[in-house]
Amino acid sequence: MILIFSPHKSILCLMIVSFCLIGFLCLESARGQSNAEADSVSYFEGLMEQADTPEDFEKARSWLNRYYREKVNYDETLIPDYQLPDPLITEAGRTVEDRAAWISERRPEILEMFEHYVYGKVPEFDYEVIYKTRSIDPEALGGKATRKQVAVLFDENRPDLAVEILIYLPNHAPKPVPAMMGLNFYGNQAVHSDDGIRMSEKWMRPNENIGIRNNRATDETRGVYSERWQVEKILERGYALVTAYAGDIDPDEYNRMHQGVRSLVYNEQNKQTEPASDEWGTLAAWAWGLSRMLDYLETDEKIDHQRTAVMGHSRLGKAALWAGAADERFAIVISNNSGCGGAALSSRRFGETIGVINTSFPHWFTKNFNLFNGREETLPVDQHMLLSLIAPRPLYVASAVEDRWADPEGEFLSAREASPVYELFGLQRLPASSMPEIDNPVMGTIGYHIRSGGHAVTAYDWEKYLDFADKFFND
Ligand code: GTR
Repeated sequence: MILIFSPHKSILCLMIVSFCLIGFLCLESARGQSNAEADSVSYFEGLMEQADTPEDFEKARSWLNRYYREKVNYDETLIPDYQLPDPLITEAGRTVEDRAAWISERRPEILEMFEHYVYGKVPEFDYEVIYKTRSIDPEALGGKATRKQVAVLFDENRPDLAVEILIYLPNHAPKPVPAMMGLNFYGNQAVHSDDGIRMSEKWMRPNENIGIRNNRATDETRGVYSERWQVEKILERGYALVTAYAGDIDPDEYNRMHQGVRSLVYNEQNKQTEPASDEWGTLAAWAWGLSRMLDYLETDEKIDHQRTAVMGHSRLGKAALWAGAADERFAIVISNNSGCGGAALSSRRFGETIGVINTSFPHWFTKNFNLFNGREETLPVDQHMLLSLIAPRPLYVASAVEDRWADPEGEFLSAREASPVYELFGLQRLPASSMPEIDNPVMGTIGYHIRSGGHAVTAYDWEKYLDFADKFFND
């Protein structure tokens, strides 16, 4: 063999070897880094699940929250490939061909998966139902309305758990009226400036801007959210408005369960102090509370309770959707900017993700839902299947163009992908195959709009909700 020594070749060889070495080292360090990252994630996940002290829990929660927030994506081109589960194929792989199979087999199966993995089962428990009329004013709002305030108590010895319902009924209605029901964020007094509304005395999340001081509402909060509620418009259109403060049912903070209705189940006496992995979180507690408010409406002859629409904004939109899915007495379901864990598809991982939401609000969902932090592809359901549980009842989903955190496109696609279940009932699907123009609602038995502006509820939104409800409620 003759070896030909060439200085050029040896330099070339040396260069190739060095490049390979550098490449190898880079890859190894990236792998090392991602291994280290995966190790930290699983360490903090374990700590969050099993923390012995509130400090450890908070350390884990905030580390994971930062981690998932750094990964938040707003670029359509970076959405991972995903395949949505088909609402019309059972877990055993059978195609649902008719309504009977949907009702007896597939719907219960989907409902159970949402209970188990996402919102949580409400355990069996005994509770009392005590209604206390706080006040009735037949001449409210300058004589336009009757204002009723009624408390629901679940245990005589727990007056602290009273859910204070505010009802406005249009005066001079010739027959029982349909109702718009929804929970509010900061107490009934924030819904309208009417000073006959009782001031909430419950704990509230901090919000200096609207007049929450030391976690309590002050007079400044009266009417601050009147735009979100459009009381006069609702009454003029012949509907009653029924609302209560979500925090009356379950305070919106992870360590305050003992101040909400779930404490009727979890307490020292019952020897279970917190929910099992598949039991209700705060969203399911709010939904349960909405059902109890509907129980009350069944006793009010001025309201046609069979024509009750449940509506909610944002986190309360998530609760409204789950209430509508779990309780088929709600005749129409409306979700406003409900986003992640609401109407938006989780698989798209656009804006808020499961990892972010579970580490921002660890009390909202089941503990099981944490299994899907950063692992959306392993979740056996997606939110279009939640929407499909509303069928055959009318469903309206609304987004706002600047509310990218809630992923408007994901909310639209979810409503579109729930359509086959409506078609199974011979009902009109969402009449749009791609995102409609801004401020241009589409209304089949599923309706949708994307409004200009940001995360809010506006007069425009309410006009569309009332138009949509009129389509089905007017005889
Ligand atoms: C955000 C949360 C959203 C949405 C919103 C709201 O902080 O990330 O999921 O629920 O709050 O309720 O206004």
